[in-house]
Amino acid sequence: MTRSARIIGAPTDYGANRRGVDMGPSAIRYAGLAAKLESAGVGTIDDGDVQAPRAEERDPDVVQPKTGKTKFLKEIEDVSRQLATRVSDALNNGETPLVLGGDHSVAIGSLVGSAADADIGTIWFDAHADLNTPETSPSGNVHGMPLAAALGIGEFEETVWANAPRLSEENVVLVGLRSVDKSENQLLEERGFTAYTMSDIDKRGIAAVTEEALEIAHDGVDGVHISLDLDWLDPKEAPGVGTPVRGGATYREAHAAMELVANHDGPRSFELVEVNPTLDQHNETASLATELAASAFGKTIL
Ligand code: 4U7
Ligand code: MN
Ligand code: MN
Ligand code: MN
Repeated sequence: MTRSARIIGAPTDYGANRRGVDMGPSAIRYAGLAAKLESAGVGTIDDGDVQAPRAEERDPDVVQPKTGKTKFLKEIEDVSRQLATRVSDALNNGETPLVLGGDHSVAIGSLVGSAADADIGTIWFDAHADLNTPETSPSGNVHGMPLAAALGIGEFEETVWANAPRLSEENVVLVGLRSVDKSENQLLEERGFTAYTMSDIDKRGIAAVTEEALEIAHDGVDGVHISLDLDWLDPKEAPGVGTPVRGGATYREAHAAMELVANHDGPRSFELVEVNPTLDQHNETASLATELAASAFGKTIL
């Protein structure tokens, strides 16, 4: 089992629908992330944060030339490049990168870095599919696009900085879907990845679904990036998120899933995203995020 975790903060809200998620890394650290990992026997190194100027200092209309509606794409590119380097450096150092978002656009940098020197899969624990492209996006917010960007789908085919070179489509698995846009649904049907909705979890149980997801994500690759969007959980458990959707994973289901991740080789790289302290109650979403990370890195009750 694990090894040592390198904590890398990515304090951005460029990709989100509202402000405040840039405070996620501080909130998650303040909730005791390092101490919880240490108590699980995981060594931690805190790498600090990547540079991300406050959104007010930037022009939101730095547009994606083809469509003109993707917000902050230049800033997101800048963060992704920094993050990808930090993630791949950590891996080359024998450490497990633990990225703290920030909105989910940070996953682009995590995936690019994780897939720099190895074949990888990913499990996307999220209410949403995050498979929009600049053309299909109803919002222009890049947090709804990172998986499409990393896979080079649609207009992202030419966005070289965002393409995760060795991320295999057959090893992409989405878990917990309950809010999917029409064009995303079409992609889910056409493409090679596997998707489990909340209704699959209702019927089959979280353990069976997660075990199958892990088998598929790990099949034939060197490792798996785990992307945990806190809106995967029910808003009752995780109120501090920008795009809450009712009917999400429970506290116990989320822990069970992360424990199974730990038991199946553990993550190659891991990220906690979309924690928005301005919408939270007493930092409980950040605190839950730290607990789930500890479970994914091998913490058990006994
Ligand atoms: B998150 C949305 F239209 N699909 O693209 C979009 F519903 O990272 C939401 O999963 C995206 O929180 C949510 O804007 C992104 C919308
Ligand atoms: Mn989401
Ligand atoms: Mn396996
Ligand atoms: Mn997401």
